[in-house]
Amino acid sequence: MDQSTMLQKVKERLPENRFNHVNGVLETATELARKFQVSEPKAQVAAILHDVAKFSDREWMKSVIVKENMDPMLLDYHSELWHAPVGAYVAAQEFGVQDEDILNAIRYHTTGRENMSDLEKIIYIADLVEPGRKFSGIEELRQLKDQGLDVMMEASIKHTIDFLKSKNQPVYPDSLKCYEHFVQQKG
Ligand code: DGI
Ligand code: FE
Ligand code: FE
Ligand code: FE
Repeated sequence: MDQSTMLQKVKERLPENRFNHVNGVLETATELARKFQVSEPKAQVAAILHDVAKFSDREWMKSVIVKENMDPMLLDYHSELWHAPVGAYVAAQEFGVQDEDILNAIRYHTTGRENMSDLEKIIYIADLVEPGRKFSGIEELRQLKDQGLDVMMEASIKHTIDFLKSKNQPVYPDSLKCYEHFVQQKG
């Protein structure tokens, strides 16, 4: 399926503000892919599809998680986390995406994980700092692109964890492992 067909199909599944967010992620992911020499078409497909399941039915998502043998621990956490792995499933099933790196970028865009690929990092970061996002500290986060992808990813996952902690929300273990991975690397 070509990119413009994908975008059109995604548009039909999402409310307008969410579709605008997808276009923002597309723009930022393309810039980051160029800057960090990652395949732009792959980053674009992952960006277009990353939130494809954001408005899917909760019970349906639950059934996919069970049927597809996804991590059952997902069901013990907030249902906001489900659209990422279920989105990867939809990308494969309905959009014919076969590239495992693209599917992982969609699958881990909400939580991050240990040992992320550059494409996974780009989608995680673009999701957080696309032009439509607003939160205090976002400009500083955007500026970090000149210090490299890992510096930006570490700051991004730290931002998410701090945000969740400030709301007394449980943090999914993959996010904590992701952060620890960066801290440990520095020894
Ligand atoms: O889908 P988006 O809104 O573009 O962004 P997202 O997929 O990164 O995050 C969706 C929501 O999930 C966001 O409100 C924060 C929340 N979230 C991310 N990581 C965790 C989490 N919620 C909990 N409880 N635990 C997490 O580890
Ligand atoms: Fe999302
Ligand atoms: Fe995110
Ligand atoms: Fe998103």
